[in-house]
Amino acid sequence: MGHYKSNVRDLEFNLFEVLKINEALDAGEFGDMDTETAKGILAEVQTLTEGPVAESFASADRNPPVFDPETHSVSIPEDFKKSFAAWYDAGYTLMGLPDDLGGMPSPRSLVWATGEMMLGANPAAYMYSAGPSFAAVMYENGTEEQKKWAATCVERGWGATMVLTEPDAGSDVGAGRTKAVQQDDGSWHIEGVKRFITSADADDMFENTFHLVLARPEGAGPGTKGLSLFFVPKFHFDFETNEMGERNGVFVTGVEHKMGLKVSTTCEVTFGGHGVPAKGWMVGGNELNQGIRQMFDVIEHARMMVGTKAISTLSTGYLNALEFAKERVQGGDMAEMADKNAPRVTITHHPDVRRALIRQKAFAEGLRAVYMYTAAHQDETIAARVSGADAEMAHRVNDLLLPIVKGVGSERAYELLTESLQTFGGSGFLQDYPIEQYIRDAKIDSLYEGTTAIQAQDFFFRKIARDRGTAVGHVSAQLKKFLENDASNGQLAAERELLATAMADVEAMIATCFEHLMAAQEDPKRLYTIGLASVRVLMGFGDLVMGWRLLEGAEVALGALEGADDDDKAFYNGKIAAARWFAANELPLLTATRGIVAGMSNDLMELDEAAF
Ligand code: ST9
Ligand code: FAD
Repeated sequence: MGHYKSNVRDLEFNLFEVLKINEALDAGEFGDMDTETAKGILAEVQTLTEGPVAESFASADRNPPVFDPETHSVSIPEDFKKSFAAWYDAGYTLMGLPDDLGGMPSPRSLVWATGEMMLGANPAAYMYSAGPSFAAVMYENGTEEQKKWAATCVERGWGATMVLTEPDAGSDVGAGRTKAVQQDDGSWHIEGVKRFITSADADDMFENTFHLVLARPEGAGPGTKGLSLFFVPKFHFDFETNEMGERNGVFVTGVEHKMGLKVSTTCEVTFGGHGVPAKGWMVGGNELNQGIRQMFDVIEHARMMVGTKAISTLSTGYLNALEFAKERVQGGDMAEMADKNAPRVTITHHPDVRRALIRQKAFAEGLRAVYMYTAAHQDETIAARVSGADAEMAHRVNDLLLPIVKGVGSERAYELLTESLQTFGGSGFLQDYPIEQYIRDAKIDSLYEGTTAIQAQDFFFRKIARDRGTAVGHVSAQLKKFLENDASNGQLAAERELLATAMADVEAMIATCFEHLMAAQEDPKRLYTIGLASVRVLMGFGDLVMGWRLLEGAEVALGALEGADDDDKAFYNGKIAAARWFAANELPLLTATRGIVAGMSNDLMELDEAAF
């Protein structure tokens, strides 16, 4: 067995028992994709990801890509390329793409369920397969001619990158200096140096790579609103015949040495610095300054991807820790403490190991339930079934929850993976087990695609305040509905009370932020207080939504227990226990956070830097 342990049972639970996407599938809302086909896909992806895809996970970490500055290229380990091909050639990257790009109609929740398995088994392999989804963004935003290029990118299996970051423009994308100079033929020459670009070279894995690049047309204004988005292929190609042409002037000029996720190349990319112009075409024609809006279509996929990656890594970390704990014999049963001759037991008998395991389980499954609920709002018809949201509301709810999936998912996964390592004792520190690599590979998730601080600001200022509370109001109404409609005959009454308190706590935190926002009209420094509180609010909202989704799952599980076979009974009992544990052990902490947020002052902002 390889390192990766999927949890298809829980994926199916979310998809078919909680979100009930089978109703939409069997009503023909996704063409030929019916429930049986969907289950078949999950089973096939499980086999692929636990098998050939996972195979190179450790070896590619120990033998990372090597950069050759002479040829501006990297060499990638052959076994990793095989893992990549096993996934890419199976065609699942076409799920959910537009028809014109050869797409296969699929609910997003199913697409992300397959993504979860890939991202847990070999995250870099998934990241190299960005081509089809990035081409779909160009298809949606492009001119008629560019739509054809997008189809070519998918048909020919080209690689893709998203190119925003520069040495002085990380979180502050609007500080980017890379410029675009218009040419007589309508194309542009891109000039500048970008850094930290994922997959910018991929050895011989692709015939061609297209870069989606943010650059500032000469004369355009400052900030993000002055940026435009350009399609810059590595090799030119004939737009009529698709015949491959000359090398374009975009070159990888460095590859980073990293803590983890090593087989994913992180590149410095120089545009137009080597005597050959880097020719690009503005996405959507030559209408200036649409770049940041268009790039956010890519970013939204990528933020969902990053959160799902973190959550999936936590899930396989937990399942590895669980397997170890069931076998590791150490110490005697605590209840027989006085008897030094008492038999030695597996560590699952120790209360603190049980605490650690249920905590890992609750967060892994709670976060999965949150990303699944989010994905359900990426399809109009499924959103309508799940929460009664119309198309516009579904979009807003997805927007609201993305920083939770990305920000909370990445922070909690990293934190809880240390609990998985701890369960292994000293063995967890060894490379004999995958956990140390999981931790190294998962750390990046709270950094790229907008750090947690950026997610927290996005969550409050844009997704709540600017949205005038519309999406958060819809989600709150759903949560209230759950609180008021007890379908468990009172079996979750105590947990409902804990959830109601948590909800009041989080509402109070958000209200405090609104007070500061109002006061900031007179005293702009009150914005600092929001900045000081924002990560706590993000994390608090994450716990609330997790608690709710876990309890909703527990209610479904309670209803399904009767008549279930032994395996299912164990599964449902696990769902109920994890939800109860989370409600009793995690939700009450929000009351303390509420107090901290309410009492927050700007003292820290007044502190002299020398005092730090
Ligand atoms: C990176 C990549 O880190 C790492 C991994 C790469 C992996 C590649 C492979 C991925 C594979 C994916 C596969 C997917 C498979 C999919 C399957 C499909 C089913 N939402 O607030 P303002 C826009 S890349 C939407 O004033 P500032 C909006 O247009 C580097 N739009 O911002 C807005 O205008 P308006 C990642 C948003 O103060 C405009 O921006 N780097 C949102 O100028 C201006 O807004 C980062 O992420 C949003 N949430 O700039 C940078 N927010 O207001 C992080 C803004 O009129 N920094 N817009 O609507 C930030 O996000 C900053 O907040 C900032 C601030 C740059 C936006
Ligand atoms: P900075 O922005 O300098 O942040 C430093 C610290 O300050 C952080 O803790 C941050 O939270 C905090 N901070 C900064 N500004 C604020 C603020 N306004 N409020 C509160 N706190 C703030 N980029 C791409 O364009 N394409 C890619 O494919 C890509 N892949 C990447 C892969 C890897 C492995 C890495 C490491 C990075 C990648 N990036 C990519 C870049 C990534 O998106 C940036 O590193 C990230 O956005 C943070 O920018 P920065 O590193 O410059 O940090």
